[in-house]
Amino acid sequence: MPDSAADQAASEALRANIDHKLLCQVATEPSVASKAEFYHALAQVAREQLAKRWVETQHADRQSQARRVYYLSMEFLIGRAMNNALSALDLRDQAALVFTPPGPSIDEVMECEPDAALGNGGLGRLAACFLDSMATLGLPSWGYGVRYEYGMFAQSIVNGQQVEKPEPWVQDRSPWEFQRASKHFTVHFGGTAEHHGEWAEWHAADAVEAKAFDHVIPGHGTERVSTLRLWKAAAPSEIDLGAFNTGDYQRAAELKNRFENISWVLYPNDSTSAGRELRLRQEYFFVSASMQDILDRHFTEYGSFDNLADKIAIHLNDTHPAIGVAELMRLLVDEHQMSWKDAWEQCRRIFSYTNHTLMPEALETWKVTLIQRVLPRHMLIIYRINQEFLDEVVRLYPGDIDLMRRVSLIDDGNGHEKDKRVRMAHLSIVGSHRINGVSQLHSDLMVQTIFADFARLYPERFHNKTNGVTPRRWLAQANPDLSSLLDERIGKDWRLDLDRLQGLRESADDRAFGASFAAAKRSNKLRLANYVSREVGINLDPDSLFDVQVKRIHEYKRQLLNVLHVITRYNALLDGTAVGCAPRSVIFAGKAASSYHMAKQVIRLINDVAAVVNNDPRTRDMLQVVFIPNYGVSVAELIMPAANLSEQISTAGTEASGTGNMKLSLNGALTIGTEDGANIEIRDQVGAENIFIFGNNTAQVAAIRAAGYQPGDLYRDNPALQEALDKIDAGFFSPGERSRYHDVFNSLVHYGDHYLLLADYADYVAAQERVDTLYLTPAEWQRKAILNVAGMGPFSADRTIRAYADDTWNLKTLTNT
Ligand code: 26V
Repeated sequence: MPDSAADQAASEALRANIDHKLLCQVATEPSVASKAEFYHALAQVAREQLAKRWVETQHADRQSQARRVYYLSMEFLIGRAMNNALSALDLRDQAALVFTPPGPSIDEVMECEPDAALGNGGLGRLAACFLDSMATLGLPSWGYGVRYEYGMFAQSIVNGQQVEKPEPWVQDRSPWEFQRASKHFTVHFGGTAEHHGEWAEWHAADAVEAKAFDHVIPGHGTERVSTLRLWKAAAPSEIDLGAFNTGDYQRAAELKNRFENISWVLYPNDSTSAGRELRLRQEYFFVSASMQDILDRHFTEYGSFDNLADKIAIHLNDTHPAIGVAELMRLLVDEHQMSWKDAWEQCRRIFSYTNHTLMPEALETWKVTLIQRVLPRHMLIIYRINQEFLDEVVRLYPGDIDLMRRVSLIDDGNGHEKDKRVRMAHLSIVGSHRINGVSQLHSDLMVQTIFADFARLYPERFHNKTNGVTPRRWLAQANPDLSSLLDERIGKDWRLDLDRLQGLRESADDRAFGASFAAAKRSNKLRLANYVSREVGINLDPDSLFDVQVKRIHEYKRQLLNVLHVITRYNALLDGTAVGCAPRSVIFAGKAASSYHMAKQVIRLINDVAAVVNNDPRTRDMLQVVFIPNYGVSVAELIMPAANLSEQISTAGTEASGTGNMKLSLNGALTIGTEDGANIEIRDQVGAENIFIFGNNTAQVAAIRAAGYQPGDLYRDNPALQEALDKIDAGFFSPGERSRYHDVFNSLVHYGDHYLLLADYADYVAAQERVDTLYLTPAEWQRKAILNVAGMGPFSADRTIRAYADDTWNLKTLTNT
């Protein structure tokens, strides 16, 4: 049979399967089914095949007695599952043939799925990319997290301002999850701990039930899958029934809420450690359930814990699951009668830890008094770990009291009992055999700054693992036009071996290829422009340069520097000094933490500037500004393929890695960026002549600060900068409320400009001018864009995960047969 006939037959079989699911699972028929009903039926088809793969993978792992990795993370930013599942199951093309007019298209069906937004930003999305790579590489692997009822809030923009709405992503149930009715563990809180020598008895005051919900994470080019197990909190059934049976329904409802609130909502803050009790309870809740599950599985397979560290690796995605170190000790010593010494030895071989930020305000610490009240046994364990650790420090550096104070797991609060805090990063380091940062620069700074003392004590533990992204979701699925072009040029293998992209280098000067490359970009820009027109009511010119900054709104990411450039450009267009400008559409998207005033001001300013600039007939053809609401995985899948320019402009030394920078470059955007995070490695790969690097580097930033930075001088000495800042301050963009942005102006000019926007302004504007010049030479621009894609091989999450498997987890890859 010719290929197309075979495809036709396969799609007929898929259609029959979907119709069957429509009938049996959704109770409807094709002629009257809605898009959402088609979506559910199609998901059921995929679900069935994923279930089969899951069972086979578990069987293979048990049979081979494989060593497994458990990836513990408070956040997994999965997004939609359908397109990825269909691709992995090789059903994507067939599904496109099934959904044809007059019915809905496959895209319309897939758009019915809500995003699983169980994360804030980079850290959570990285965890999702890693699961994809672990499955694809055939690693025996599990992710563990929280099944939040409400994930990241939905953002809308009302009168230019961010408004947050709760997002109940599961509603009733998700077709992608498998509830494991038999998998539940009790997690305790509060009460007292009674010492019996080495071990202790914990008389807890409260108990919560953790119920398991599994998501099957398909591998690509393999039948193997990975598992994401998420825990939902529930009242223990005996308590529930107790109140119910006595007819006290209100009390029963209150109790149910009190227990279930633990997994209710994701903390939508990625900037400060709030130190709230519910957050600590969330952390311990999912960690304890995961540890119990891990030990349970191990004991079922081996009947002993003696070989635990030979068979499992546990990874801490930042410090959020760090209490796991104390929990594993508790379970082994108190519940399974292992000696402290043996348990500690295992523990240190089992754990590894990734740090994702150097920002002091995001480093987690918990009040000792809080841990004592919520987890009394764990506090004792932490004290003992600390004691033994400090004994070791004394042996190595006798008499260095200051060092002991600096590295202690406990910040002594200057002697005030109530101010004592547990430093979760220190607990993670002491309990782990490997610690890593997420780009070369970040890993270097980590051992030079926040963890310098530990790097001196344990140099062999510190490593770098530069982040990566999955090329399946971020290129193959998000950018089908560019993908087919790549398939024609370099074959299809880049999906599983991203280094193949190097093969594009020889096509960089090929005019015909350049033209097809540009055509793919243009059709992606049109798709985004249509979306923006529908959602925001702004019509973007698809031939203008799409200048994109999409990420959480944060002062260190410097969206405000981008705004200063926009205003400068607007001013130059008005007074006729803008020569050699290319038409631009400056596109922003991102959420602000609800309590982060300055970040919300930045969103409002962007919208206020957009309102003025977009409505000015004198500049409209040359400059447009748009803020796309509700940035998340699915919106990113639309934006990344459509970008020409990728803004990665954080103050040098502040962005640990960045992963949006990788997605944008992978989709053929050129980067304008500072020497920060993975930008440096991207430059090394794509070539310094194919990227716009500007601004002060980390050494210069340190020198500027040390010399006593005076942003006011820069303001006075640069007329263009002054004009832009004065317009903000004078209310030019907020005529209804002139004082609206005084605080923004002051934070830069009078209150120290902590992130050095003014110090980088002139060089940034100059770099933007070079961007224009290049864009006006399309063939040259295309050539550089192609070379960017060609250089992105190393930024596959497959490369990152292979390195973790080799250096950190000591894991081998498996096949199912
Ligand atoms: C921080 C905090 C602070 C305590 C309260 C809850 C909470 C939740 C999330 C975070 C996240 C901060 C760390 C983070 O997201 N880092 C980002 O990690 C990315 C993946 O490694 C990296 O690419 C980004 O540069 C880095 O900012």
